[in-house]
Amino acid sequence: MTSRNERAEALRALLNPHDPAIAMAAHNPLAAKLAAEAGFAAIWGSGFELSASYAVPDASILPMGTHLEMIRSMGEVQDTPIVADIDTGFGNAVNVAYAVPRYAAAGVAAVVLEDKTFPKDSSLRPGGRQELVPAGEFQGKIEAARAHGGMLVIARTEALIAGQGEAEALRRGAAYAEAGADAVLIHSKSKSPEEILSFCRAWDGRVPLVLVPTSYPQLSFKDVAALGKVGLVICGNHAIRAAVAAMRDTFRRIREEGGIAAVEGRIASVAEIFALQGDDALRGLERDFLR
Ligand code: SPV
Ligand code: MG
Repeated sequence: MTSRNERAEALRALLNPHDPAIAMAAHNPLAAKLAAEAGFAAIWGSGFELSASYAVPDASILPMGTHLEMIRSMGEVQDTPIVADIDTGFGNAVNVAYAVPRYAAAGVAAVVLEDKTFPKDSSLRPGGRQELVPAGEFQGKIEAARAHGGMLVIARTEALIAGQGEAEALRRGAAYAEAGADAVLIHSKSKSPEEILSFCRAWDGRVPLVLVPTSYPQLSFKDVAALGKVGLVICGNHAIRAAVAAMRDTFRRIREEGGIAAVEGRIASVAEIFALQGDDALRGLERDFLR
């Protein structure tokens, strides 16, 4: 396993505005392992996915410890850098100062901190509560996160999500870079990429941008690279959505067909699951130590 500073620096090197890194969301260590196996450059430790996996809203319902445990256990089974979604930092700048060292100890490469009030609401929820803290207060939260060192701090502005417009989003992005953010995540729930494209073109490039294109999937990674401003693209919820679709389909088929034979060739084999569980390592331990 690489050290946490190495992971942060590895991720920093990947934030190339002309060839953005792609992160895949995960909600448990198995999903993180599959994302790493598929070749994604980073794992997105998503609050939305984790909340969904507990069947609760992504609205600061789950405690920090649940998210932290997910992140820690993801780092135990694979080596791809983890970008931890720490929402609002679980409170004010003091809460951030306590949270960040714990995420550092869990081995993350980066944290993403968003400028909404605590408790937060999901950015993508129609009619959701999207209130922002003042930019100055959020600068204090960035500084509290930076004070620990050892990881990248990505500042996320929700100005577009909150309907406050491009000028406010640019003002906040610049203020957050000024406070020491290594990158700025600009989020949009517009169904068209125009809002994000306009922001990206207006951004002065002082730090790389990060996008989560869930709402505007027509924007390809190649289109993003052509902008020359975005260092990281996050596939924000594709692991949990894929899992839900696959489980629903399998459960429906079994119910309809009155047996499990029909799904046998459509789902992962038991041998594949053993491999993902690290069966080789277990066999080695048995060989070396069991008397
Ligand atoms: C998440 O995946 O938890 C995110 C991205 O923060 S979004 O759900 O689009 O806000
Ligand atoms: Mg989130």
